Amino acid sequence: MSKRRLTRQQRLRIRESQDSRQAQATSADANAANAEGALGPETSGLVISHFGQQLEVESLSIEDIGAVYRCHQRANLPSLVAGDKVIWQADGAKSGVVVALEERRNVFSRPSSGGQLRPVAANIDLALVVFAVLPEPFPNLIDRYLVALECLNITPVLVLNKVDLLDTEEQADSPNVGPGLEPLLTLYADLGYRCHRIACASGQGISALHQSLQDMTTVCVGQSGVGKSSLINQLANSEQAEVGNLSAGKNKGKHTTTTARLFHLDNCRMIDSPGIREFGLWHISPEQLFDGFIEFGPFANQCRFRDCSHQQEPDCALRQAVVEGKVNQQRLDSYFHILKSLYG
Ligand SMILES: Nc1nc2c(ncn2[C@@H]2O[C@H](COP(=O)(O)OP(=O)(O)O)[C@@H](O)[C@H]2O)c(=O)[nH]1
Ligand SMILES: [Mg+2]
Ligand SMILES: [Zn+2]
Repeated sequence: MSKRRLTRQQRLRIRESQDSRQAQATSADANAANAEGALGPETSGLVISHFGQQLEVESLSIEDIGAVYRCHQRANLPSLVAGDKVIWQADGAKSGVVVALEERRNVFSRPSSGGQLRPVAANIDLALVVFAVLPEPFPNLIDRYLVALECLNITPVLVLNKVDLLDTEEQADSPNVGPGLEPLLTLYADLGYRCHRIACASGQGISALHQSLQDMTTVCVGQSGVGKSSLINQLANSEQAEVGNLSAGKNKGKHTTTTARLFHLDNCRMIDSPGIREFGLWHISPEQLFDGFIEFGPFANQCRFRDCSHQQEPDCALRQAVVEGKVNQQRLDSYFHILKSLYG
């Protein structure tokens, strides 16, 4: 069965009907509709989270904007995620059914443990790739995220959290903490990626980061424990209770470890995503992987051999670029490492 997309006509109709009809989607009428086994009028909504068979959908109608409804979805629809715009109908005061998915601008997916590609968040403007002084970043994880995001045309922003730990005595005790992170950040900054150093613990760097998120829907990605939920708490001046709950549950991981969730923050929207140890890229072609290393581009077709693997061949432009300091050896190694993990 093909998924239902909204026709232009339908969208127009929905827009026109919003003022006059959406008042009818309020609880009293919805209750009446439910009593008759009928559904309320079609209303636009925003998916906040998806867990199990349940969706949390926020109403976008003028009458009850922001009200959250527990919904299930029609079986012909694809798996819906935080950030999806949908059309839904109330079937009770607090519940409803999602009947259509509005076209997605993009969808950020991750490979599940079962080897399937699972959507995480949709209609994203920006992605914060969060890593921390502790736990130490897994090798190549940042590059994996960058490749995936470049491939989707979503702007990545790098965020190094827990910089407070760089100045503490703990660092003296464990010399492996920290060193290497500053050069790493410089490396990415030199490639043109925006980078932030923050500490959720002290609030350092938070307001500068917050300002750069204005009017955007941002997804927060990164391995577990780096402080994604803490960051959202820091940013969530207006919705502390809700985020506080999330925070309290985060270690046991009710929401956060299983599903992404959208939060309205001051002037922006942020989607918290579950942490993952590894971030597989098996859905990406070798060409996409190459393109995901944005600084390799100028050297793509400059090697002597058209099918140069950039390993042994003479006159390899990419290896020459490393020699000349135009490409960082660490990034080239990372590229080969990921390539090998994908294609052997
Ligand atoms: N020292 C320090 N600890 C932090 C900072 N930010 C978060 N943490 C701690 O790191 C742990 C993991 O944070 P959490 O937000 O749950 O990470 P998530 O798994 O990425 O959502 C918690 O114990 C936080 O209190 C920070 O800036 N400095
Ligand atoms: Mg979390
Ligand atoms: Zn080459």
